[in-house]
Amino acid sequence: MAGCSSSNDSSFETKDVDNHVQAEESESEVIKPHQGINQEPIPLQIKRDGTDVYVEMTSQITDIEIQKDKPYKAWTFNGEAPGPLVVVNEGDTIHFTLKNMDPSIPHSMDFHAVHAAPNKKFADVMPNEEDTFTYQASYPGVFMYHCGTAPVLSHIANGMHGTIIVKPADGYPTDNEVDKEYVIIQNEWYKYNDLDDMTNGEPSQVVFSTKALEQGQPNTNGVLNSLKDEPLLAKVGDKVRLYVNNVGPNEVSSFHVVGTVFDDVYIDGNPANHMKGLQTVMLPTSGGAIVEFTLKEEGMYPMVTHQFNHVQKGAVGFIKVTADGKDNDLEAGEH
Ligand SMILES: [Cu+2]
Repeated sequence: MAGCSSSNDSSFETKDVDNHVQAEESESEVIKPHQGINQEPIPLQIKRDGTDVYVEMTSQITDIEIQKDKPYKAWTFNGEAPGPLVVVNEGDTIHFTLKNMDPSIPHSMDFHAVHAAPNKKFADVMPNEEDTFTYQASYPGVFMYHCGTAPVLSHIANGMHGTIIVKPADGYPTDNEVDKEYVIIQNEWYKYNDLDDMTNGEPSQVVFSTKALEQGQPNTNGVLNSLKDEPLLAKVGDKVRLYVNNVGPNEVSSFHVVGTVFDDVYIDGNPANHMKGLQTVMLPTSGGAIVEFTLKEEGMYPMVTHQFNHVQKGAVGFIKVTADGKDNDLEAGEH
């Protein structure tokens, strides 16, 4: 049986997409005020006072190496693309401050997890200014956030997207069955800051990233091979929960884990949307889900979007399952 034990499963080999590598930046494609800028990532700030949560983020221009030696001068939240994971509780009031460090372009924040008049509360923050907006997270789930400044497609496709998890007040019915949990985000990249390619073209890369739910977990950008080179880890018999979010901007995701069946799925991460026994979960752009599955044998389990043209462009990651959940070598040739 081919490919069941190799840590470099060749059936999921991602080439360097040479025939369609367009993300390479050239100075002429970088707008003048961004040329030479590479702002250090600034950590997300979250402080809690009862059910009031104070979230402080930056919009900033930071180089992301989508693939080796191919930097992309991304428009980001906090220097990450996707941006940092935000986690709050159902019912929390979010006091959100955006500090716009971009010297030339306004940016904004649209949280899909809240009710708010967009023209007021998702409003543009001007270059080198900051503003604060308040709203409540009234629904639990896995939600997208993104910059909503026009043209929105440029802002999202250049890197201004991320995930906010709103934890349900009463939890999920399967909480006590879950052994391991991770976050997986899918996004795609286009020719650098090329609105025509973003509008009419095909993605150059489609990628998965993970964001740390707790200290010690990996936290990656949406770059090629990050979850192939360093697979997520689990132990034989573990029930794994993934918080999955497809931030697009344009493509849907047919999220699937090879070698298992989803025991429990919560569409958009809401405990009321509980489904059983699914093979593939359709995530519209912006859509989220929680998927839970059991890994019964040692091996490498690919996570893909089952739109395999996107796997060719990078959309694959691995969960490595070992007897003790540590990153041990898998036995060669083991079936
Ligand atoms: Cu923006």
